[in-house]
Amino acid sequence: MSGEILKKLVIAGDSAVGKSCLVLRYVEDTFSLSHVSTIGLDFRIKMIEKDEKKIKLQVWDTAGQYVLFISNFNIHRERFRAMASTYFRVANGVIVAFDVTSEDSFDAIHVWIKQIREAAPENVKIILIGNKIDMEDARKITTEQGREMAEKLKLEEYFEASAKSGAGVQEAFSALVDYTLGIKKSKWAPDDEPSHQPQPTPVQPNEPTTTVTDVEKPIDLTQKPAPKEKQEKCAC
Ligand SMILES: Nc1nc2c(ncn2[C@@H]2O[C@H](COP(=O)(O)OP(=O)(O)O)[C@@H](O)[C@H]2O)c(=O)[nH]1
Ligand SMILES: [Mg+2]
Repeated sequence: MSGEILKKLVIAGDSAVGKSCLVLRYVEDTFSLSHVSTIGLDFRIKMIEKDEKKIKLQVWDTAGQYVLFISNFNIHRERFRAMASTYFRVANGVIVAFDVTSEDSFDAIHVWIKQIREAAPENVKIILIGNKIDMEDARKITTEQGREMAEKLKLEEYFEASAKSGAGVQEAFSALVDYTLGIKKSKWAPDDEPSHQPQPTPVQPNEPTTTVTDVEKPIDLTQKPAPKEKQEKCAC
């Protein structure tokens, strides 16, 4: 056993919002001025350490809608969409990115979230990134609008970043990893979701299941079970 924890992250969002550049900035700390064309899906590996644990990140880059629309062949679009869904299905964390200078890319967030929610596991952690904040003069979407959108769609958090300058990129990815590990607590997750805290060692099938504590602890028959709502949902 390698002792590594594997986390699969996927980045989604319209074409040209800077998804590939965000991934490149995070994984290799570089930036390219040209459009990094993404055919279907492509992933990069980044090793990080958190709380002395080795974490292997697989960061999947997806092709955006625009590229797919101009292909003019619905069949291609559907194939790419289906491919993206395949990766949402096994994702621990998803970044939905938009370009703060493009209203269209902001409006498309709903569509991406719908697709992710349909395909991804229920406990997937999703963050929203408003990219290209270096283009402040051309900004169309305010920080407040980004925050409100993240709140409305029940995403973990809203971040602003620039793949070009590097501002905010580490913070956003690192926070997403923390959410997937349970280091950062999701306000939407149920209380009983497993966290990164060490879990008790599972009992082996042939081990005796009665422990001293079980024998010694008197059963209180007068005690009512906690209300169901409290057991399943976090009120925070
Ligand atoms: N000014 C600026 N341009 C960016 C930024 N991120 C990406 N770009 C540019 O936006 C274009 C599209 O980026 P790309 O990563 O290929 O977008 P993708 O289609 O979402 O993967 C490229 O020309 C990039 O150089 C950024 O933070 N600031
Ligand atoms: Mg790309």
